[in-house]
Amino acid sequence: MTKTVIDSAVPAREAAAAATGRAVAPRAGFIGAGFMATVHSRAARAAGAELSAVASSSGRSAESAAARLGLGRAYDSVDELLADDDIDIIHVCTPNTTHARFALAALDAGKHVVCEKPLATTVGDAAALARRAETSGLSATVPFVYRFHPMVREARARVQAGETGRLLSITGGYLQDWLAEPLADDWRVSAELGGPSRAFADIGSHLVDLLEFVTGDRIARLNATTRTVYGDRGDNRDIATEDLVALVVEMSGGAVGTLLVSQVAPGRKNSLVLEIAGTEQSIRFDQERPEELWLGRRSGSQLLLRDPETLAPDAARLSTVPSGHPMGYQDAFNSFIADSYAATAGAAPDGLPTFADGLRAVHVTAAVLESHVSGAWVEVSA
Ligand code: SOE
Repeated sequence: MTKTVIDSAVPAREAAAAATGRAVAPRAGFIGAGFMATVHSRAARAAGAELSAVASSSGRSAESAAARLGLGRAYDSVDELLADDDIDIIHVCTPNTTHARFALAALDAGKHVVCEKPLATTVGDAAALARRAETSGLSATVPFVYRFHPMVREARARVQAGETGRLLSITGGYLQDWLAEPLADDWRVSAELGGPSRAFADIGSHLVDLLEFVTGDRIARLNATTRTVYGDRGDNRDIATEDLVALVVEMSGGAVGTLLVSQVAPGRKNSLVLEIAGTEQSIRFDQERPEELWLGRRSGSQLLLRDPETLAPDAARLSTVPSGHPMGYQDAFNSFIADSYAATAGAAPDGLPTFADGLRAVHVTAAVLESHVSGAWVEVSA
């Protein structure tokens, strides 16, 4: 039995890399101190990164996050963080309207980037970021993390293998209730911090990314209607961002679908569901039951349970624990960050969501808002 000798003189990152055969994990810096910064930091630690530093809305907030999350040095400003030569990758975990500015500055500072979605709140900013990332040669990813549930990869592999036949129809939804109370408030509610779209930019983007990722098809045009249920919430008055949106989509391949996105659906906590129907078979994935995949047929429908020994290779790759040991949201996030870090070392993991995918989501979001205003079908830019 090989005994791994931990040589205290060798930094933990190099030792972890030697033990796992992975590339040395990068030294990570974080901008932001909220829920997503916490999720990112857990995933970074699981990937063997050195959590080197943090900047936030203030020096005090950075110090608190550094102490609470073990993020190393606390900086008074983002500029000081980006000037730190001992940081390889930046995690942008701040309100939406700051993403573009911070992600661009990080790329310009020669840092790899993981930027929370939405990548930007305008198509122009998102396109500029995608171009900058492309020319930089750096890894620049966006956490469309639901792609990293193994059973999502299994669904995608079965579609790619032709099991579903020609795609005919899609039903999907992403329902939450954390804003269902009239007085529930959040920075996302304000267009000034969250951008012009709220529910769709925040979670509808996940649904559409999952739809296009699993089917390999693209939304060609859509017709959307949004609702702002509460015009005033706490300190936010005259709210223009949407609580919910219903849309009909037509895919490039001819399939049609209906999608509902809401953050005011009582009892629904993080209910992301996608069901596709083809000429041969239907497939349904429910994010709150990520160990399962429903395969629907005229006869012999199945509920497939995650078992790495029977999954497609890409699904088995992401199965970090055996069957019967349920994987969940943080596991998917951990796999996303591990693949993002591998990309900083030159790897090209299958299905890694990059700034190009972030731009795609911003294009779809813009089409949703345009269609709501015009009431007409809107073509979605490629
Ligand atoms: C809030 O709606 C939120 O945290 C989103 O911002 C995440 O992207 C989603 O995965 C869970 O819900």
